[in-house]
Amino acid sequence: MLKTFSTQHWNEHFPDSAQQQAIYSLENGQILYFPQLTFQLTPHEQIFLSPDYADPHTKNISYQASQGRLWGVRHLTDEQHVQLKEMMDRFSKYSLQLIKELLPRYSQQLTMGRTSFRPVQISGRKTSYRKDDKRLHVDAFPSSPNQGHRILRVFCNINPNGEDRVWRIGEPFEQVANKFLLQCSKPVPGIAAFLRLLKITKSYRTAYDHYMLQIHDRMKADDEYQKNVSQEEIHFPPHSSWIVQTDHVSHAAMRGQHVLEQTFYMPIKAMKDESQSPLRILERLLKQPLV
Ligand SMILES: O=C(O)CCC(=O)C(=O)O
Ligand SMILES: [Fe+2]
Repeated sequence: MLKTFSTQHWNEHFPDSAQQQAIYSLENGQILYFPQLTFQLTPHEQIFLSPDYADPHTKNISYQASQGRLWGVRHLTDEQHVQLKEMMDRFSKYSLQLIKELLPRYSQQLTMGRTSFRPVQISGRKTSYRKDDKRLHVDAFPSSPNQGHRILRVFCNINPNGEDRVWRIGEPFEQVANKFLLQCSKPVPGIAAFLRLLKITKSYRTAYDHYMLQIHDRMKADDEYQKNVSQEEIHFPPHSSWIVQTDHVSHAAMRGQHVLEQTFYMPIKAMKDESQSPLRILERLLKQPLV
């Protein structure tokens, strides 16, 4: 489940064999794990390790590097706003460096998504089942269709109190898809254009996005499945980092506070073996093109 690397620096160089191993493991649905790769906060950044600065409605603090924009914050002075932005920008740059060194094959075709800081304790958090990431799921976003692109995420646990980030990992994607596709309804003709017109979705919701969303929702809604599907609990201790394709790996975040995360999007043609992508797996099972 975890492919471990002894990396200690975000700009560390990797031999060819490690790069091959990383691609192979990721495309097989494994998590790349870096127990000694940490993100240092400066003394004046320590103050941000508190839920007080996160907007209670969004819970995550978000940053978009391409726009230099920070949102989901409250109670920050102008100076702190700049400092927090700098902290997240640094994490975003470090994540990109790591991907460039370890996954050069992917890095040329990546699009940089959002950076997030998650200073709110997960356990005990009440939310609707659809938004509840304590339930096993594969990632799919209702308003941001990714049209078959892969979701690649870099996480770092920056908890100062020794608290692990605890995840559950479920069964491989093909098994998930086999189980839930049968329950999925077909996309209703015209709906995608309508959602786009009303700006409910940021781009066209393809049939792929439709099925991924349905799988996401149906997995989360199924209490029996959540309890009984074969699964493993994984602990990511403070000062460790990990890379995971969350559209492929069935995951649930159970406990923990203070994680940094960077999202990247990637076309499947960047993969070494695109037949392992969720898009191609769903197309095989449904016997039709989906984008
Ligand atoms: O915050 C976490 O640890 C992971 C939550 C999650 O499901 C995700 O980011 O896709
Ligand atoms: Fe997720």
